[in-house]
Amino acid sequence: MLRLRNFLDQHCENKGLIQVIDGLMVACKDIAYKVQLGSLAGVLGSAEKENVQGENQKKLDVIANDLIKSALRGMPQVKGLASEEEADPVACNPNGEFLVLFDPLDGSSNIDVNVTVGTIFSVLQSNPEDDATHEATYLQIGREQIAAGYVLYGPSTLLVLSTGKGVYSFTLDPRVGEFYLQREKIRIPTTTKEFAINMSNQRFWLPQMQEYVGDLLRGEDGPLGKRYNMRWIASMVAEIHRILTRGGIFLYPYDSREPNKPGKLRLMYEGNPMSMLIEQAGGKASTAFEDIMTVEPTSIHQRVSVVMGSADEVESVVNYHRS
Ligand code: P6P
Repeated sequence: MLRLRNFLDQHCENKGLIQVIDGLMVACKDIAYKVQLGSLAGVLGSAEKENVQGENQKKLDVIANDLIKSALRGMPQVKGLASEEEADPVACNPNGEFLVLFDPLDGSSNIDVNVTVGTIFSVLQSNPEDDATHEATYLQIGREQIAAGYVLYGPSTLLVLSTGKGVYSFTLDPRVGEFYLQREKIRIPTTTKEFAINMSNQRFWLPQMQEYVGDLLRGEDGPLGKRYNMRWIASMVAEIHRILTRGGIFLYPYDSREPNKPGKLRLMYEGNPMSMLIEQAGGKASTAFEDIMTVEPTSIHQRVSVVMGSADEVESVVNYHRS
């Protein structure tokens, strides 16, 4: 079995990037250990404070963020970082080349009910003159990413990674603390009969989204001509992993509950990295109006409408929104 570091040495020419991914995995292995221990490590429950998003922070949100922040600040290759749990970007090493943006524990509302969560990360390059304390340094479109991935803390702990040459997955062997190559050049089926959306928001969607989902529910008698199944785990990393494994479509579209926000999910450290993985695996990732990775960012924590997965199904959603 091929160890992660051996794979990276063979697959990735950018030696600095290899160091960043290797170092990030040290922190993620520690997070995996604490997630597995749960109440035994005293890491469950609320941290009794809110993050910059106004969301209640779980203890593990804070622990995971601190572990990753500490690991990145110790790497000479990392110039700066931005996190869902940090109001502002954090400068790391002035001579570093890479910017790392991350959601330290996506789906953390599931932690206390023992459901899969994960770490999502995106890697950008910086220019030597860039100031890593300035938000503008990080505001690059998704197509500029040089790597993206997630670590899934589920029944197994998995790393799913792309450095721009396809998508690869690795399984952590906790007995030895090593990730081993599991799947190479993952491809998403272009069609699907499985959709993931939070149906409780239906009345708040745009009419075009209500029409599309209504047609999904009409099944084989409707215009889409097939019976669909539905999933909703409320953990984006788990939904995207299912789609990378067997196809499907994940939707968290704009809704009118907060009309001034384009969506719930964050562009820079959720939408963009997941879009890179999906597109590298042959899928599509759209806001329903444009490719997510062409959205011009205006702030680190900005939100985005998300429709991603099997290419033909995403194209169908885009067509509903053209009319
Ligand atoms: P809702 C988790 O909080 C998250 O950011 C994503 O991982 C997940 O897909 C979504 O929000 C769940 O949102 O509104 O269903 O709780």
